[in-house]
Amino acid sequence: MPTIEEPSLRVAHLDADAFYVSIELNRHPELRGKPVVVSGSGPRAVVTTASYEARRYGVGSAIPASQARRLCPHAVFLPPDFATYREVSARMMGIVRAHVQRVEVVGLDEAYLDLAGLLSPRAAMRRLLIDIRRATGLTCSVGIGPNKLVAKVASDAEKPAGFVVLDREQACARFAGSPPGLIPGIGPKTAARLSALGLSTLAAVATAPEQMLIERFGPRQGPDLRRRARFESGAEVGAARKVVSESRERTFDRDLHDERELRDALARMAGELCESLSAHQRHGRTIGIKVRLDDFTTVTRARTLPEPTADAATVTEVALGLLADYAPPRPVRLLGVRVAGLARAGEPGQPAVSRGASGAHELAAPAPDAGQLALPV
Ligand code: TTP
Ligand code: MG
Repeated sequence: MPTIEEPSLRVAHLDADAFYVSIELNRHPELRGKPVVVSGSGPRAVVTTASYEARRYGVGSAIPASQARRLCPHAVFLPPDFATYREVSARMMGIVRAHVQRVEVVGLDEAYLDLAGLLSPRAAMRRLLIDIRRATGLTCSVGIGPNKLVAKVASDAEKPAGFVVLDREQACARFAGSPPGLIPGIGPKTAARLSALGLSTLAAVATAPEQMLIERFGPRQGPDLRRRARFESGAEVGAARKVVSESRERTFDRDLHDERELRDALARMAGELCESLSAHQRHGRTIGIKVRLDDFTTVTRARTLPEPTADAATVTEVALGLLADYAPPRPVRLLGVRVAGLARAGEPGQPAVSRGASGAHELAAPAPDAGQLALPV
């Protein structure tokens, strides 16, 4: 039977299963089948990820490690090793790119793939999964659909090792009774407002009168909610996103007020960051700091240099200068440093990302605490 191209299967979303834990299990095979949690050990550490065995006890990403220990005392707790996770991620994405031309990497373990033009998208994805498994030991879940929205929700629907293929109508039918928060872009606040209007399923939002949604959510968000609930999405799979910044951050076990302690911590992180940048032959023009105070006020400041750098002394000096200019008015809970506008050494620096372009800037909204473990960027 000749294979015909299926226009309804244009996009895949790929997401590794229990990414950090799976990498740890590759080097500790004796832990397979056990509840395993990757988290720091300080009093403010949070869980980065948990094996599916641990998830049965209610242990999941972002809960405090102390709570995870109460929920599942017999779980094995491992410290994170971000350098290895980044390295495995790079290998995984390299394999993806070898199979599919247009890839949009959206996280360490997650990417959208443009399948347009492939004669047999399903078979192509199966082959890709085999290659990823062979090279990295990772299993992934895949969603395939006509657009990014369907693909993303489908990849999450049958984790781990899911392989879910849906056209738009099938997605609408399958998730009709699911809460609107299932859809990326419908956050908890919007979901709560929808629910207060009696719209607590995707089917209800999809069939709600557009005028009503416009009145409640405005002329842009109202129709957008309805479109999303119908799994309509026009967003194209973007070209591969470049790594534009790298950062290090740390939540302290106790809040720090002493200027010297803060300077030491920042200098140490700047040193580590520059070591990593140099190892990857990257340099950047915009240097930023992030400070979270004990009341969770979060402030970022950045400065853009004329030339890109990965020099520890330069980055440290700029970061310390930004910290001195800000002069945290309260004890500090978290401190971070970032180099952005990255390019390969030898290439001109990218134009500074918008944040740093005009020099210092501030972001004062309280942000959720990332705990001791920053998501590596
Ligand atoms: P996810 O893909 O969200 O989670 P996962 O791969 O662990 O599990 P699954 O996809 O099977 O549901 O995130 C990828 C990695 O990012 C995860 O292994 C650890 C890290 N991470 C955090 O550090 N903190 C978080 O809050 C989340 C959600 C993820
Ligand atoms: Mg994942």
